[in-house]
Order: sequence, then C-alpha cells, then structure tokens
Amino acid sequence: MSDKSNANQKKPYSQYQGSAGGWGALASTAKHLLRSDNVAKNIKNLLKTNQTHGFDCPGCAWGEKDEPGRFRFCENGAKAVNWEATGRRVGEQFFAQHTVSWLAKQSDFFLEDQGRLAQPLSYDSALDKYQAISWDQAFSLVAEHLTQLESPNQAEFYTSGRTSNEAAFLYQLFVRAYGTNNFPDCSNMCHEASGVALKQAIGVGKGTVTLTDFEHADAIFIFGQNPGTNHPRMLDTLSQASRRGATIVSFNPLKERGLERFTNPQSTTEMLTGGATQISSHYFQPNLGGDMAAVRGIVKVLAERHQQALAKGASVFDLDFIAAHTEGMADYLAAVDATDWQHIEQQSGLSQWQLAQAATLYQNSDRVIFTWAMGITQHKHSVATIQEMTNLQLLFGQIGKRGAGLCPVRGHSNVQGDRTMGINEKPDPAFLKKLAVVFDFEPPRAHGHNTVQAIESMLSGRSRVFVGLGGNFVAATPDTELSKQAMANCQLTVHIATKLNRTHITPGKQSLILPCLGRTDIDQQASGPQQVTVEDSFSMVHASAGVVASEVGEMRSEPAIVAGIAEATLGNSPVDWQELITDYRSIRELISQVVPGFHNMNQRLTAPGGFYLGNSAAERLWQTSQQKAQFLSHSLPEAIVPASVRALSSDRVFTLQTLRSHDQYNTTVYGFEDRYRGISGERKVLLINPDDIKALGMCAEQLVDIESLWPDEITRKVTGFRLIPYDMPAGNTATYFPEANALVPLASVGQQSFTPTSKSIAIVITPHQPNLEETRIL
Ligand SMILES: Nc1nc2c(c(=O)[nH]1)N[C@H]1C(S)=C(S)[C@@H](COP(=O)(O)OP(=O)(O)OC[C@H]3O[C@@H](n4cnc5c(=O)[nH]c(N)nc54)[C@H](O)[C@@H]3O)O[C@H]1N2
Ligand SMILES: Nc1nc2c(c(=O)[nH]1)N[C@H]1C(S)=C(S)[C@@H](COP(=O)(O)OP(=O)(O)OC[C@H]3O[C@@H](n4cnc5c(=O)[nH]c(N)nc54)[C@H](O)[C@@H]3O)O[C@H]1N2
Ligand SMILES: [Mo]
Repeated sequence: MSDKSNANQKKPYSQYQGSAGGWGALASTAKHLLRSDNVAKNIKNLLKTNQTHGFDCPGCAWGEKDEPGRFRFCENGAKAVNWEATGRRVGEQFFAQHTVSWLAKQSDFFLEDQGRLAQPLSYDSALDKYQAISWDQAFSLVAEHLTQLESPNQAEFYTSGRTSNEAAFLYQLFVRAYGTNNFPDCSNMCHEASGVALKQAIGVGKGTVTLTDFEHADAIFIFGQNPGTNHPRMLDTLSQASRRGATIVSFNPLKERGLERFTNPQSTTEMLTGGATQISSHYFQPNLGGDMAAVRGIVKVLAERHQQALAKGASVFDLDFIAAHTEGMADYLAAVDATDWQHIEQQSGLSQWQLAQAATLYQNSDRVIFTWAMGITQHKHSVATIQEMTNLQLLFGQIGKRGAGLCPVRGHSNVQGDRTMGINEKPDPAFLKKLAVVFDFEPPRAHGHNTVQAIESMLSGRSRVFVGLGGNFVAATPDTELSKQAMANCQLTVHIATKLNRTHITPGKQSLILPCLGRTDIDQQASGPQQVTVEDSFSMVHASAGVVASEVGEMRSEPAIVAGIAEATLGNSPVDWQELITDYRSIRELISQVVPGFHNMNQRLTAPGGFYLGNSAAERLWQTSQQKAQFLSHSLPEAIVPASVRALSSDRVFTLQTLRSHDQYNTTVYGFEDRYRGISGERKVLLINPDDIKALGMCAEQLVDIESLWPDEITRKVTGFRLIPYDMPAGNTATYFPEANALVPLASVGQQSFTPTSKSIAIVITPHQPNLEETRIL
C-alpha cells in the first residue's frame, strides 16, 4: 500500500508483544466505531449482536451459549457490523461521476468504503457507467436473458455464505424450477473438503460436536486455523477450557498469537491485572500441507504402542468401538505401517520425537476434539488429510461421546445453513425427490457446476449469465485475470449485494447491481418486521432480525429480490413468490416440508438459542453405505510441491499460503493493521523465515516479485511485495488474499473437493523489478 521511502513512517512490522484480545481489541473496536459515521446506532447494533432478540453476527459461524449478561460480539464482529451499518450511500450520483474503468483502478478498500449500495443500477457499456434502473425493469431484464438461453445450464447462480436460510431456500427453488443445478458457492473454496471427507467417513458432512462438548474435552487439537482473527469468540471457549486444565495443542506453520495467549475482554480480572490465559500448551509448526504426514506419524507411534500393549493383553485403541462401529482399520493400519518415517518427517517438517510427544498428549486424554479450518481444507490432499484425522479419532472411539469429536469450524455465518437449504451443485437425490413431491415439478438431476467449473464454463463462452447472491466472485476465486475474463464474457451479470466490490466493476455485456438489506437492517414486509434464520458450526438454527431502522432507500431484502427475479422468469410457478415475501413464516413452512430436521420450524425457533438439527454420527448412527464409520486410507502425497512443478524453475521453490489479515473479512478490507502479526500499514507483504531471507541473499523489508509455477503457458506474477521475517519453518511463505489470488492456478484444485489450493502454491521469489507491472502474460 504505502510507499516506505519516507523514513518517518512507521515500520511495516515489529514483533507484537501482547496477548490476543485484551485492551488492544477494545481499543481497536473503539477506533473502528469512532471512525464510523453512525456511532450511536452501531453501539445499539453491537449490544444486539447474537442476543435472543437481535441479529446473528455476520462475522463468523462460531456458536453462542445462551448465557445472560454477556456481550456477544468480538472485535472483528464489531468491524463487520460497523462496516455494514454505515450511513453513507452509493447510488446514481456516485456512478454519474465515475466510469467503471476508473473504479477498476481503485483498491478493494476504496470500493467498499464508499458506503451501502442504495439503488438498482444497470451498466451502460457505451458510457462505461452504471445508471439507475427500476426494480421491475431490472427483474424483466434478468428474466429476458434467462429465458433466451438455449439451456438453463448456461446460467451460473453463485451464493456467498452470509445468505439466510429463507433466501437460500427460495433461491434454490427458483433455480431448480428454472432448470439447473449450477450452484457454485463460496463453500467450494472453503470447507468443501470437510463435507466430502466426513460424508464418506462418518455419513454426515458436518461437525459432530456442540459448544457444550468443549466444556468436557480433555484435549483440543487445533489444525490450520487462526481463531484469534477469524473466530475470536472461540478464544473465549478455548481459554475456559485451558483454565480448567484441558490440553490444547496447535498445529500451525505460523506462530499465531491467538493460539498462544488471550486476555478475555469479558474478564474484569484479566483486563485489570493485565493477565492472560495460555491457550496452547503445545505448539507444533508443520510445513504447509504437512498435517496428513503429521497425523500419520502420530498414528504410527500409537499403533506401535498398541502392538506392545496387545502383547501384554492390554490395548491402546478402543477395540470395542472399532468392532462395533467401524470398517477398514486393517487396511488403514497397513498403509500407516508402509509409510516410512523419513517421508513423514520430511513432509510434515516435524521430527519423530515431536510426533511421539503429540501422540502421548493425545493418548493421555480421554476426550479429544479436533478442530480445523482453511489450513487443512485448501490443499490438493485436503480430503485425504481430513480422513486421516478422522481415522485417528475412530481408533480411539472419539466420535459420538461427550467432550469429543470432529469440529470443522465454518467460515461465513450461514455457509453451513445454505448447504442444508440445498445450495449444492451435487444435490442429494432424496432432497430433489422431496422438492418434486412438495412443489410438483421435476427438478434437474444432473450435477451442476462448482466454482471452478463455473469459471471454466464462462471462460469458454458456454455459460452466459451469472447471478451472484452476495459475495465477491472475481476477488475470491483463483487466477484473478481468468476469473475477470470469465465474468466479462457473460451476456448478463447480476449482483445482489450490500457494498460495491471488484466483481461489480467487472461487468458482462450487461450488468445489474441490486442493492439488498444486510443482517443489521430491519426487514419490513407487508405483515411487519421479519426474522430470518441461520445455522452455526454446531448445527444450531436460530433466528436473526435487524434492530435499527436505517435509511434503506430502495434496498430490498434478499428473499424479496430472489422472489422478484423468480416471478419475472417463471410467473407464479411453482409458488406464489410475492405471497411468500409478505411473511417469511410461510417460507419456513415450506422449509419444514422439504428439509430434514426442520419440522415445526416456526414454533421451534421460539426456544431461546433456537433448535439443534442433530447429527447422526454424534449418535453413532453411520449413514454410510455399509452403516459403519469408514477408515479410509490414502497414500501420503509424494511431495507437497510435485517434482514436475519444482522442475519448472532453476530457482529455489517455496510453498506459499494465502491467508487473512486481522483487518479484513475475506475480500472486504477494513484497514491495514494485522495487529497480532505485528504488521502495520501495508498488505503487500510476504511472510518468510528469516534464514530464508538470508539464503536468498536478500534483506528484511526488501521488495520482491513473486511468480507461481504451474505446467501451462501462463505467467502468473505479482510484484512489489515486502519481505517480512516471521516465525515459520524454512521453505514456507505466506501472504494475504485477495491480492495474491492472481498466483493461484485455476486448475490447481483439491482431489474430490475442487477447492483451489490456496494454502499450497509453488512460488519463486526474485528481487523486485520496478518496471514490471503486475502481469499475467498469455
Ligand atoms: N475477521 C474475520 N473473520 C473471518 C473471516 C475473515 O476473513 N475475517 N473469514 C471467515 C471465513 S469465510 C472463513 S473460511 C474462516 C477462515 O478462518 P481460518 O482458516 O482461520 O483463515 P485463514 O486466514 O485462511 O487462516 C488459516 C490458518 O491456517 C494456517 N495454515 C495454513 N496452511 C496450513 C497448513 O497446511 N497446515 C496447518 N496446520 N496450518 C496451516 C495459517 O497459518 C493460518 O493460521 O474465517 C471466517 N471468519
Ligand atoms: N487465495 C484465497 N482465496 C480465497 C480464500 C483463501 O483463503 N485464499 N478463502 C476462500 C473462502 S474460505 C471463502 S468463504 C471465499 C469468500 O468468497 P465470497 O463469499 O464471495 O466473498 P466475501 O468477501 O465474503 O464477499 C464480500 C461481499 O459480499 C457482499 N455482502 C456482504 N454482506 C452481504 C449480505 O448480507 N447480502 C448480500 N447479498 N451481499 C453481502 C458485499 O457486497 C461484499 O463486497 O473466498 C475464498 N477465496
Ligand atoms: Mo470461508
């Protein structure tokens, strides 16, 4: 961002000495609030965050205990609320002043910082400007394009995970009645691997634990996750566990302060005494992509101990559980046995001794929870890694008992709910059958496109219409230039959104921006203010309602916009769309009829905290084809960066992960402080081991260019990134997305998950060539 030629400027990095949370978090919350144009309203908003009669925090999908008297927002939730609830508006006048080409040169921060989208807008390519359009005209334009396509499979319907259950349910109903399963969604880039892996292994693609289980766990193993920034309310849960003596073990290549120690802003004692709670008792720093090897090493140690125990008539594994509930252990243990220690140590970056230590911590704990997030799911072998983690938990019967289980920690606040509502390009046949019966139409059975396939289809010109229900498609997806080209190829692109972003200013031949209400806004319909519902990481469904009347102008709710498009395209079929919008309880009646676990939804929502959807695996009911939990065994990858890719350059090849700073929400950049990592004032940084800087013959803070390696003809390069020495194993590097998405090759995806491999990209680092623009040369 900033030019560091000015010697008086603050250093871009310094080691952060404090704990996570504490006064720093309160000060940052206050800073973001005070910078806002709506201070009083936003304080009111925050006090209603995650309360029974308030709205669900749009920040993350961590759950909430129903305890009175606590505030239930965190610093980053406050930023999300504050960002949405701005009084500034972007409408016709703003666009009269700016061409799309000019806007395209502005930063992501600038675009969203202009305020809330306030008016429906249509792109005029002759003027290169967005201009006002009426809602009816906008809906008719969408309908016209959709009905003119040769096949419904030429349209792509994207969803971002903030969308409520009500909007998602209507959206999938409309899209299927229209005739396609093309539902690329943010989940494809996020926890897809968790869903795929767990469904095969334990019969359900969701986590098996509830928030209460964290109160009973003896050990919590956290893999590939940075809760201090991305799930700050989880630190409250972890610090309580730590204080009652639970063992917390982290696996993360980076030292993340939130995993080390936390001062709980809700604890008067900690705040006044400057005290902090240690979070992780043990911290292992594997290589990027090294977790499968690490878990395999742990199992190898434990399997040996098991053999020794058997010789003495005892056992280490839970043989009763294994016999009663599982299949495939022998094959899996044979695969473990066949994996040599050299491979394990080299790939994980952890020694046999360290893995034996982790094995002991695991073995000594009666109840163990595994949590994980993007550090595990965004690799080529993510499904295999999650199944390896599941295998370990199965060996010890750690699924379906109190205080134990598997916990993929979801990202967007309703990403799990959207899937439950049927936003799925590979829908469950039983779900389609139910739709057919309840709505009396034949839904399409053929699988639709995921995110990467949608880009490929738009690139090739086959798909011609893109509709985005929230999100920022071109900034969130890999290979930015290809993704932008895909969008520009479309005949029509439609964006239902709260804030202006890069996707909107990458228009198709025609383009619409349809401004919608956010979580914090009161959603007033004919029968009165409405509630919507969301599902958290623990399968709890609860209501959310905005609390403060803001200047909403022409904004409409997401369900109302979906209904408008549906009615214009399909008329009153298969439902009376407008009638449903008058009272969302009628949408929930339909959900009750179709979606398993949602019976009597309206009534069950009145319980404080909402209702629990249940989880078959947590009850030790295995909905796999064999009705047993499956040990699934895979070979370790040869190498995280395959030899064929490494051979593409004679320079030293590093592995790069792209992650979030403390001041962003995915593609939304709130500011330029990554406080816990001690990085300040800029985002174009490359975190790297200090010895690697020396080995490269470079120095800290030097500017470099980064090029990724992939066996095709495309050069993927970003330029002018500052080297920041950071505590991480040699050979690994990190930088922020979305800036680095241009480096992620579209074809580099996870096996079975199709998730872009955003956490393991092969790169070479060269001194910055000031004349080189950021390029991608075909
Ligand atoms: N404030 C805020 N909250 C958010 C978001 C946000 O952007 N901002 N995004 C939301 C969304 S959609 C999501 S999905 C979640 C994301 O939550 P996280 O998964 O925590 O997000 P990332 O920033 O991608 O962090 C990945 C973490 O995994 C580590 N890691 C990377 N690769 C590996 C690996 O190979 N092995 C191991 N063991 N660790 C690895 C990184 O060092 C980093 O600590 O957060 C949600 N909440
Ligand atoms: N390289 C790399 N790429 C990644 C990742 C990574 O770790 N590395 N992470 C991936 C992950 S985990 C995810 S989940 C995706 C996220 O991908 P997306 O979900 O597509 O992106 P967001 O940045 O969350 O979307 C932000 C936009 O959503 C809109 N918005 C906000 N609130 C609302 C609302 O209430 N309603 C509507 N309709 N619109 C709203 C605003 O216009 C805002 O600009 O990115 C993925 N991309
Ligand atoms: Mo995500």
